[in-house]
Amino acid sequence: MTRHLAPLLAASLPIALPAHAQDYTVEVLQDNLDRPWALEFLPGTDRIALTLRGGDVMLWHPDGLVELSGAPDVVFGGQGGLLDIAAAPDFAQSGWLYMTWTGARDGGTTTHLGRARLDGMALRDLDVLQAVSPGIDSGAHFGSRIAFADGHVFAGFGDRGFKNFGPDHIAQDLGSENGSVIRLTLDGDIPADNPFAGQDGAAGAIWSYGHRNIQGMTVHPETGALWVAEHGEAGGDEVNVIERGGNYGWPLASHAVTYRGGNAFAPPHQPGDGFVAPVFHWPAGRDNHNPPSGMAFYTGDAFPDWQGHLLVGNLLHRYLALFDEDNGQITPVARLLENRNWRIRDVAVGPDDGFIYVLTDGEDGKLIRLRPAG
Ligand SMILES: [Ca+2]
Repeated sequence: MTRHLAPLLAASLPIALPAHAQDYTVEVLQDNLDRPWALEFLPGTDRIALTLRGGDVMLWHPDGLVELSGAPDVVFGGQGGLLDIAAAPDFAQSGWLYMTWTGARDGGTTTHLGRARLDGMALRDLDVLQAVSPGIDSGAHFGSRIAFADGHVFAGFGDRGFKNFGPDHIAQDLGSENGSVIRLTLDGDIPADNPFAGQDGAAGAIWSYGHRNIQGMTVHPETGALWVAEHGEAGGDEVNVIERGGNYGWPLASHAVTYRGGNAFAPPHQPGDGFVAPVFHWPAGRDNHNPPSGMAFYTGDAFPDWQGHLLVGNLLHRYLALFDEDNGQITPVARLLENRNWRIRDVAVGPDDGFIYVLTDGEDGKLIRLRPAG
C-alpha cells in the first residue's frame, strides 16, 4: 500500500493562509434555509437539489424554492437527519438521486444510503441500498457523503462517537461499516472485487476503514481518485485520498487530542505504522480545530487562477479553504469567505457558469455564490 509522506511537511505549514489576489464578489441566492446540509446540481438542468437536515429535499432555481414529496423518513436529532444528496452519473436518463440519512436500526440509529427517482416535484421508488450495521444509541458522527467513481457508488460514514479508543474501536472493526467508506454497485450490490468481500466476519461493502467522521467527499477530475475530509477530535482533522482496503488509522494513529485536557489519543500518523496517512491534516489542539465539511475540486473557467485547486468548507472557523493540488499533495493558498461568520457546510462548482456555490449551516442557512469581481 502506498504511503503518503506529505502530512509531516504539511503539518509544519502556517495555518494562517495568505490573502489571495483573485477578487470575488458574494451573492446570497437564498436565505432562511433550516439547517441545510448538502447541495447538488442536477445535470442538464438549471436546478440545485438541497437537503435540509430536518428531512426535506428542496429544489432551488432562480425563480424560487420548492419542496419535493417522497423524501425519506429521517430520525432528526443530534447530528442526524437528512444528510447528503448526489445525482447518479446517468441522472439524465434514470432520474436517480442518492441520499444519506439517519434512520432507526437495532434499537438505535444509523446512517442509511438510498436512492429515489426524481419525477416532476416528487421522489419515487425510494430504495434503501445500505443501512450501516450495527445501529447505535448515539446522536453523533453519522458522516456522511456520497460520490460516484469507477462506475460505483461510494459513501463515507462516521464512528458514532464510539468511546473505546483502543484496537477494539468500531472504526477498526471490519465487521461494521461504522467509520468506513463503502463501495457498492449503483443498484446497491456488493461488488465481488471489494477488498473484504467474502472474508469471514467482514462487511463486504467496506472499501476503506479507520475513519472518524467523514464530512466531505469528492472525485479528482483527472485521476479519478476518491478524496475525503474527516473530523479529528480537538484538531487533527484530515484530508485523505482513499486507497482500496486502506486503514486510515483512527483511533490508533491520529494527530487529534482530547477535547478535555488536550491529551493525545495515539501516536501521530508516521511512515511505517501500517496506516494510510492523510495528505493534509490540521494541527492538534482545540484552538486549531478546523472541522472540514463539503469539498470540491475547482474545474470551472470563471476563476482561471484556481483551476484544479481543492475547495474545502470549514465549520467552526467559518471559512472556505482553497488548496493548490499537485500530484496528490495539497498546499493551503487562501481562506475565502472569512470574517462573515458563516459556518460552511457544503460547496460545489456550477457546471455551466464555473461560479462557486456554497451552503452555510444553521437555522438561517444560506445558498451563496462566488463570482469574479468586476
Ligand atoms: Ca487518519
